[in-house]
Amino acid sequence: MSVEIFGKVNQIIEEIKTASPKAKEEIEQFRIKYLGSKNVLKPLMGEIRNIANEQKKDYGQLVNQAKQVAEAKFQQLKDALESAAEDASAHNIDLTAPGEPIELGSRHPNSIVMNRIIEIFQRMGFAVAEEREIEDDWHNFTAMNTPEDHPARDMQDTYYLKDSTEMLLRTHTSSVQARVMTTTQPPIRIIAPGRVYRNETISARAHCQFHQVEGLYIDEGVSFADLKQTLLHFSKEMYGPNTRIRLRPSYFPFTEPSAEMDISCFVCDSKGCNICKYTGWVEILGCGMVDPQVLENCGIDSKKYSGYAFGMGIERQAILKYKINDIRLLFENDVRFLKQFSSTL
Ligand code: 2NM
Repeated sequence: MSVEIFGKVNQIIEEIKTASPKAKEEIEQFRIKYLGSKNVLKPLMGEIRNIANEQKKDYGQLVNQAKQVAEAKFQQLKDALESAAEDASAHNIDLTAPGEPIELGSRHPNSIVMNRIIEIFQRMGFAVAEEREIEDDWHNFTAMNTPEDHPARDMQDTYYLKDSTEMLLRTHTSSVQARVMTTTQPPIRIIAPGRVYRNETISARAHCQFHQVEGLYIDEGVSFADLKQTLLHFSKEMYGPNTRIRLRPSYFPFTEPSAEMDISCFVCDSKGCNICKYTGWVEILGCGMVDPQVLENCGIDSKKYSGYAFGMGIERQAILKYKINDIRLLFENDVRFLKQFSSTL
C-alpha cells in the first residue's frame, strides 16, 4: 500500500514537470488542479494517516516537494506569459498587421543599356558569347593582328598579371571572338558583352575598367553593305526610328576597311546642342570588315569566308542616353545616383 501511494505522488510530480499550458486559461486550470483549494495533492496528504510510522516523514516530504514543484512551475508559466505580453506591448507589435513591403532596387544604367543592346541583336539572330576576363597575349593581341610594337601592348596601356608578359586583363572583348573563331567554323553570328580593362588615368571621361559589346558576323559573301544595314537597324532601335547614321573612315588593326559610326543627334535632332557639340552627330561605335589575316590567324579560310565586326563602349552609350556628366558615377555605386534609373529591363 505505501509503495503504491509513494508511486502516485511521484507520478504527479512528473505530470507537473512535463505540463506545458500556454494560454492564460490553461495556466489557470493548472493552478486549480495542483494549487487550488481542492487540489489533487490534498487527498494524498490525508493518506499520511495510513502510512507506517517510520515512513511518515519521507511521505510528508515527498508531498511537500510536489507542492513546491507545482508552485515553481506555476510561477514560471506566469512569468513566461507576462513577458510575452510585455514584449508585444513594449514593441507595440500588431500581430495582425500586414508585412512591410521589401524595397525594390533599380537596374544599373550599364545593365539597362547592355540588356537593350543584347535584345536588339538577339532579335537579328546574334547569339551571346561570354569568356574569361584574364586572357593570354595571343587571344587579346596576336590573333587580332596587333603587332609586337603596338602601343596597346605596352605596360603603360595594358594590365599584365604580376611578373607576366603572357597573361593580362583583356583590353577588349575581341578575345572572346578569337576564342569562338578558333573553335567554331562559320557561319558565326555573335555578340560579346563584358567588362574590359585599360590602364587609363581615371577622369570624368575615362576609367580603367569599362564594358563593351562587340559583334561579329562571318559567312560566305558578307559585305560592308550588310554591316551598314545591321548598324542602321540597331541605331533606329536604340536611339529612335528617325535616327540616321554616317560612317567615317578610321583604323583598327583587326579590320580593313575600318570606320567610325556617328548617329544623328537624338537630343536636338541634329539642330545642334551640348551632346553633339553643335555638330549634329554623335560618335557611338567602331566597325569594319574583319581583316582576312585575323580570319586566317583563327583557322578560318579567308578565301571562302568574309565577315564584319563592330565594337562599342557601354558606358559611352549610358552617358549619352542619360546625360551623365562623369563616367566615375557609373562605378561608385552611390545609391542616390543609382536609384534614379528605371528598374525595368
Ligand atoms: C571594334 C571596332 C572594329 C572587332 C573586331 C573583332 C574581330 F574579332 F572580329 F576581329 N571583334 N571586334 C572590332 C572591330 C571592334 O571596337 C571598337
